[in-house]
Amino acid sequence: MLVRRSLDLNSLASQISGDTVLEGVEPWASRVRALSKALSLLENDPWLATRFLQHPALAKLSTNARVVGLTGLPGAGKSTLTNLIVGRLRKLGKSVAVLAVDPSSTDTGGAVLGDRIRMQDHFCDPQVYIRSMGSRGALGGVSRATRGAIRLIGLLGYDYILVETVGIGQSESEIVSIADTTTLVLMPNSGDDIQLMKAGVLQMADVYVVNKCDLSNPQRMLSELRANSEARGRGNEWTPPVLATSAAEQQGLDEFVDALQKHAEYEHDHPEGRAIKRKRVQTEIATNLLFILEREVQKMVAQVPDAEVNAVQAGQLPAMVVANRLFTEAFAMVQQGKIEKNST
Ligand SMILES: Nc1nc2c(ncn2[C@@H]2O[C@H](COP(=O)(O)OP(=O)(O)OP(=O)(O)O)[C@@H](O)[C@H]2O)c(=O)[nH]1
Ligand SMILES: [Mg+2]
Repeated sequence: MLVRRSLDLNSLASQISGDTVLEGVEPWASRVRALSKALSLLENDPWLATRFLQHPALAKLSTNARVVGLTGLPGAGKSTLTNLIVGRLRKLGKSVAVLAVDPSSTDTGGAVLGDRIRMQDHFCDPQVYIRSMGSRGALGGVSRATRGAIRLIGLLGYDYILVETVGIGQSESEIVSIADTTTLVLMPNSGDDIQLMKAGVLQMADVYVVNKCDLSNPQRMLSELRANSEARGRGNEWTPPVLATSAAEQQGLDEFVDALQKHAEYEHDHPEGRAIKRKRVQTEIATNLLFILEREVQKMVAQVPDAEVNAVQAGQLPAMVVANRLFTEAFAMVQQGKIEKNST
């Protein structure tokens, strides 16, 4: 299905942020520019993002975009593969958004230059949207901004959202809780480097891809991954496929797209898959709740009397006692209805 919605993001963004809007631009370009603008708002100010996504005009809409995460070793070919997968999905008539997430980047403009070049095949396609996210708006982290971006892009009706996470670190384990399908992209000689990866994504990916198979023999890497995958699949309905690809020679791409579609079917049709999806949704609710709580906690801590802080500092009072008092008081206020409904 093609992008079907043209939300008035321009006026929404201006309503919420009070900013000026872009006028008189060609319709789809306007939508893309408005989306880019809205995503910058989300990235820079997570509280604004929360209000934005709760806005009645957006909250009542639904999305069924399929979110595919591509993570893995630096230089493994994630962007090149993403570009090719976009092409395949477009041939199937799907609209696609690509988010390149680079937590180490403070400047999203620069971060994407390379990715943009690798994805230039799709520059002029109105059914493809490419965007990068850096670590700006550190409050709540890049994963928070990414979740917001996914929601917003999904609301516009994109069928697929491909999320490339760059580098090794927290983002690669977070992607597992964000994406519907997480793909781990490795290379034939990645053996030693995988030891450095967090166990999380290595053990939790839904699809494994060994790319650059044109450069060296992938057999050893493939059989190690397959042994790992079969062990994980034992007794389960989904055994993560281990695929050999060459982005350079365009090999293995049909199998890749096929694996993504099969995994979507598994999550949609099979009770086990649905249970996994449900767990991810619960994690998302918890993540949002923690975000709200964090701000409340900061407000509460700022109000602790000096005398009490001094006593903790002097070792005369355990911090846990103060924390417990604050919690009990806050809980009582909630029960008495004295805490206002969260206005974010
Ligand atoms: N020979 C060969 N080269 C490839 C293949 N896939 C990607 N490359 C090249 O490898 C280099 C890195 O590819 P990228 O797609 O940028 O890799 P990446 O994983 O996105 O890299 P980062 O985002 O920097 O982590 C580029 O020069 C690509 O042209 C492949 O299958 N075979
Ligand atoms: Mg890349």
